[in-house]
Amino acid sequence: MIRAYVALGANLGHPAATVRAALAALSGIPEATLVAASSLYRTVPLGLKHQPDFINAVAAVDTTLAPLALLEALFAIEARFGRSRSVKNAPRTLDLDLLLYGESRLDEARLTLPHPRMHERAFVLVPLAELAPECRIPGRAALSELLALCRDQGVARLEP
Ligand code: PH2
Ligand code: MG
Ligand code: MG
Repeated sequence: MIRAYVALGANLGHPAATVRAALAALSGIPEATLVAASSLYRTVPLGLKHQPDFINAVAAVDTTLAPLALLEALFAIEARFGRSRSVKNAPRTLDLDLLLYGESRLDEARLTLPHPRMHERAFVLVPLAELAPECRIPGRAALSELLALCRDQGVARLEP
């Protein structure tokens, strides 16, 4: 059994409801157990600026699936929520990114682990730190140090 972390993001439709429903969908993957989920956060878009704010969260999942099989399961959930893949970083109904798969490091065409940009994104690091403050990102500095470098990115916890 491997502990994996998944980032959830949405900024079209009803993003908070979508992220909550996506958490339920994660717990529906037969070979995975949803162990914990962070709060939801409203976040300013990184990258393409002129798009709606995002709702982001992070989930911890225990799974017996191999990394690429887990990725496929995440893509299947995105598709169920109506995700269409147009331009990179376009607004999306639901984005599920595999952040960490145990301590694995992987560099394949379809999947890089740890997620190659997670260490510089407050919308990932803030919910991850809420969920797993001691979590290590292989090849990167401690979570607290990474967080200190991206405090100004506009991440606010949603009222429950
Ligand atoms: N996802 C991106 C690009 N920019 N910005 C925020 N705030 N939240 C996201 O989930 C996000 C983003 C690409 O997946
Ligand atoms: Mg993404
Ligand atoms: Mg993605």
